[in-house]
Amino acid sequence: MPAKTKSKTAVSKPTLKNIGLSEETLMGLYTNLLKTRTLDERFRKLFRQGRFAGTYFSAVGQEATTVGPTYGTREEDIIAPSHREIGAAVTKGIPLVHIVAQVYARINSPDKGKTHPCHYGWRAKGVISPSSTLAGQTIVGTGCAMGFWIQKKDNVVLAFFGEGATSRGGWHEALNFAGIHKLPIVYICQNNLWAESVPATMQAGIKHFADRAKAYGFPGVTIDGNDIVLVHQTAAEAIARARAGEGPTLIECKTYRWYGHSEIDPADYRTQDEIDEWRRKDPLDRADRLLQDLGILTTEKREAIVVEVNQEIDAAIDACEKEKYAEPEEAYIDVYSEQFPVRRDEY
Ligand SMILES: Cc1ncc(C[n+]2csc(CCOP(=O)(O)OP(=O)(O)O)c2C)c(N)n1
Repeated sequence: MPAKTKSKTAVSKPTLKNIGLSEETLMGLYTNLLKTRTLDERFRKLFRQGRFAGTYFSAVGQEATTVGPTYGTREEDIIAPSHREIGAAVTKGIPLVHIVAQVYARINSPDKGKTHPCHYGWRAKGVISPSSTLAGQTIVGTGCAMGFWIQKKDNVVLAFFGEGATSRGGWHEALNFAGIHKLPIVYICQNNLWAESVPATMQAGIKHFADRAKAYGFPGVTIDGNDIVLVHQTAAEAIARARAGEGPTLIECKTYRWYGHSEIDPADYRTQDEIDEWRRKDPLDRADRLLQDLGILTTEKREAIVVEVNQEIDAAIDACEKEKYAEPEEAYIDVYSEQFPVRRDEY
């Protein structure tokens, strides 16, 4: 897979033919981007209003890196998310009420309020609950890919993480193992330039984190992570390779988080110029302009989607705010498996 530097959304006079995607797919990608952005911005407001506790990890600015790969995956495919994958949760189809319940830590959340507000997981849709230890879900996701390989299933795993997580030893062990066994997994690195306050330049001596794949014997590709079409198509190509038994791919998406590491971080280690530069590359605006240029998005259509998305979000928030918190004993339930091995249809 050659390195891709061209931006799909920068082509002059775009047509559906030269973009290579159907109107349905483009509208699906756009709707998920818009839904993710709206929900994320709403969570930021709700946190400031004291409507839920802890903190909140916004992914505004980097939604294309999660929506693009997840859109079009099969029900049986597995997502191994980290803490900034609200877009994967929305796009894989976790009902909004479960996503909101996770942030609110209520009894109706998939983990019954046990873990982190942004650790979205839901067994029914194949989204594994993220690990708090960075890169933990990369290792678990690699294990899931091994499971598919043992069972001779042509399902795939998408494992998401930031560039900071690539410094963890377990991350390298997982990729090495996947390379040896040609496991059906796509590793997606969201290089948003910062791991909390540590710049990417202090994280590694290489410029492109995708180069790490060379050491493990599979392709690595660095792309513009704010170009939804390019991200979706690059991931679709890697997913097809994985399904065909050709092994993993590492995709590095260059992107940016607009806000702090979490809502309690003023992020004053970044310059205003850097923030402004990346805001001009807003993935949602770019998708909006592209779809308008293609003649498939009108102001009326956008407004109808915005109304529908907000109604869905309002209903989910109302439902969750009425729910209780778990009783303290809940902390001991569902923590250890009493059975081993656990069959696919049982976990
Ligand atoms: C092993 C480990 N060290 C530190 C942390 C605390 N921590 C949580 S998120 C984070 C930054 C991660 O940066 P990156 O992987 O680039 O993802 P991003 O937050 O930028 O999306 C850190 C240091 C942790 N959860 N696990």
